[in-house]
Amino acid sequence: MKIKRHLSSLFIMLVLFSCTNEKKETSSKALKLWYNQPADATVKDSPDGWKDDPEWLKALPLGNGSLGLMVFGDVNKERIQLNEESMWSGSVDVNDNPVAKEAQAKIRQLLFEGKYKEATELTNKTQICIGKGSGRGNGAEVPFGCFQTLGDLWIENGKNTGYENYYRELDLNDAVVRVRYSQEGVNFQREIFTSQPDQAMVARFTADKKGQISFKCSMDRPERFKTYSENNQLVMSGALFDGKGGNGLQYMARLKAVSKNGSVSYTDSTVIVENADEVVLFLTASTDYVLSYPEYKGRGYVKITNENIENTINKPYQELLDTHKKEYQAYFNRVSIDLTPGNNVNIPTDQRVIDFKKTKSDPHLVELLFQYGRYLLISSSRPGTLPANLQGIWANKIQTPWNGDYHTDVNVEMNYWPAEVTNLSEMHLPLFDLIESLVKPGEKTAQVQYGNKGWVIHPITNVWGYTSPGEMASWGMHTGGSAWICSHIGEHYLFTGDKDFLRRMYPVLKGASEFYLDWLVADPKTGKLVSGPAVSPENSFIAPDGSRSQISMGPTHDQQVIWQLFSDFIFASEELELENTTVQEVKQAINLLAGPQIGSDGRLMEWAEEFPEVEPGHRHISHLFALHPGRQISLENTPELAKAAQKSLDYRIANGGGHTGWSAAWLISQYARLNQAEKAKESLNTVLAKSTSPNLFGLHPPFQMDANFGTTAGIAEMLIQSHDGTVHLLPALPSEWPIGEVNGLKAQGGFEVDIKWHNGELVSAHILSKWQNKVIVKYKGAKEILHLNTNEKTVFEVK
Ligand code: FUC
Repeated sequence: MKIKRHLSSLFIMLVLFSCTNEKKETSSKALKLWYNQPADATVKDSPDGWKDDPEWLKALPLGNGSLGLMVFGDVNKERIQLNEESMWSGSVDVNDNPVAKEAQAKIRQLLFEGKYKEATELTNKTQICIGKGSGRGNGAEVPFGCFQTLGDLWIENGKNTGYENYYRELDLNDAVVRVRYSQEGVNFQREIFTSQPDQAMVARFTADKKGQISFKCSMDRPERFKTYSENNQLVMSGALFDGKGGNGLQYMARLKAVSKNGSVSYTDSTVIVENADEVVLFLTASTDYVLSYPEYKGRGYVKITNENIENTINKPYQELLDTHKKEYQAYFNRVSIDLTPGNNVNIPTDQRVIDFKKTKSDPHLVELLFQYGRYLLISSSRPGTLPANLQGIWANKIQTPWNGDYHTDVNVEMNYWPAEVTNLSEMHLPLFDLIESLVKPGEKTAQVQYGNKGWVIHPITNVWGYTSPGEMASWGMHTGGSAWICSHIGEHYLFTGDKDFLRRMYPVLKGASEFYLDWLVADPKTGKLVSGPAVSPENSFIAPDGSRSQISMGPTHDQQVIWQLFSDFIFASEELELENTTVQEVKQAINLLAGPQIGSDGRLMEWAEEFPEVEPGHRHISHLFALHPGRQISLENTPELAKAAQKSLDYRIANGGGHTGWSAAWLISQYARLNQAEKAKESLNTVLAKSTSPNLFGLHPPFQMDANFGTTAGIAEMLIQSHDGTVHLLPALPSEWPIGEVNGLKAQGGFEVDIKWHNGELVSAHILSKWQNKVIVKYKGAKEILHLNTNEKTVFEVK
């Protein structure tokens, strides 16, 4: 392999120029979702919270991290469904179970004696949360609460005539939705975006003839709202249910119209626009929510919404659009990808999804899906906002599936798998704000529930600091939640080198480690340290006593996430040159941890013993955390375990595994880590063919956004990996992508990498050092050590 260092800026300019120009050549529709018909806003949503609404899954999402919109693009009656990230019913509650710690030793003894039935009964009696917990995923009316719709903005032009030349798009290049159509001889356009700098929705309505814009706007939601007009604004406000019989969160949305000519008037329920040449609608929204234990309230939402709207309406439309694009593109434009000879872009997106079910081949749709995942993360998670939940920030119901919460037994983690590798580190920050906010309530849970030091969370949390186990042991006793979510701290540091961040999060890592030091016990048979009573997330086995069980000692997943936490904590202590008794204890404990085992059938064992599985094709593959997103198992460093992991994966799929959107998305990354390009591609095909809506939203079903984020991360994992100490170029390039390039992906060590390939072979890679100066580059088994100067780009070519 030949290494060339190009110090002459002219050369770099030449390289850069050729890349960008080539990009511009491809069709303007390259990064657009587009359609020839609107989503039908006249179709009512199903009252069943768990039932998807087909028309809503055709609407187009916009978001500035906290304000979310779903634009239907309908003509005579437009619907813009509204979301604000903190619209949660419920309230702070006490769910830690004070009888848990007394029963713990007994449960462990029963489990070590193989008495799973009794142990499970005692666990369900003493270890699960008190109170209603998440309300079995239907928590809108219980204290746990539920992420809910803010409501709907309706725009009715009072006509029932037809229209033609209809077109609508979501342009990922500038995060703008556009709609255009002709009606009664007039050509109408709409342009809608959500601005983060101006904290507002901005929607412009224009026509090619004067005085043609007339419509009536109204706002509502399924419950708990009132509207009134104030200072030439239409205001919608109310309070959500606190789950205890009273009012909880307070919210407000404000709407204003500014027209060119014509007239605008307000009633207590409408904004009426008549005969305008052009109209711009502005909407702001907020709540009294603050991510701060124990009150979680106090934000001046009335003042904030008023100031945001009054500040925005006076700015020229073009300035608002330019400011928005500049802020958004600063993130989005960091990465470009080209997998195609550029076909199919002239087919509407919903038709391509249908066609893919048959063809299983549309490389450009893969490009679009990759960038869409980045778009959705930027739109639902900006510095200072709440993290993206199970639905990002988009939900059209009062009862959202699984409460639209933060599941920590794969889902919220998967949401952030694309953040670092696809060069969106800032979008990761809201997750760390959430983790930090869970330390205090998590310390209470550790103390009350287990009598342990440190802090702990289980498989679900919400915006009210819920850290207790779930209400059923079968899924609620996932004790690896805090360890798993903390793995993102190490990840962010390894990609950014941000020492201030690591110093800020060090107490969080230390506290989580202290909990597991108290929690782990020695297995009397092996002397190894094991976690339990605990579950392998949501999976069951047939116990030796014939009972169907979930609870055991030392489930592989827990062992792996605790190993990851301990090794990240040791690494952080070294990086920060910090010494303390906790790190000393962790250094001892990590070597005593029961590690991954290979079963008699060559598969990686999911539990400490080889139990027959109740559901061999289960959607969770938690015992493969160590292969991805973890690093305890890798082809490079533990080939035997990697081989066993492959066996487990193949067996899972052969028995129907990967049957939910997120589960199939996870398989892409798993197979990519095993350099199984075609199998990774097959899993990607499964997501696209089975779990993708007309608006490219991922489906569990119902709608669940982790599939989108997991897919984007999986595609990146096929093109670059850096978890095993090397920067591995094209580790899993499928034959269907023989020619292509990707620019701006990130690798651990703070490297930014552009990769070009032809005929399935690497042509060149440009590596820019943003932090570390030494990198081991790997391509097809060959390795090269490069020494780079910070901010210097090095070209790596295969000769
Ligand atoms: C876990 C998964 C489910 C679903 C829910 C939100 O419970 O097992 O499949 O994704 O999270």
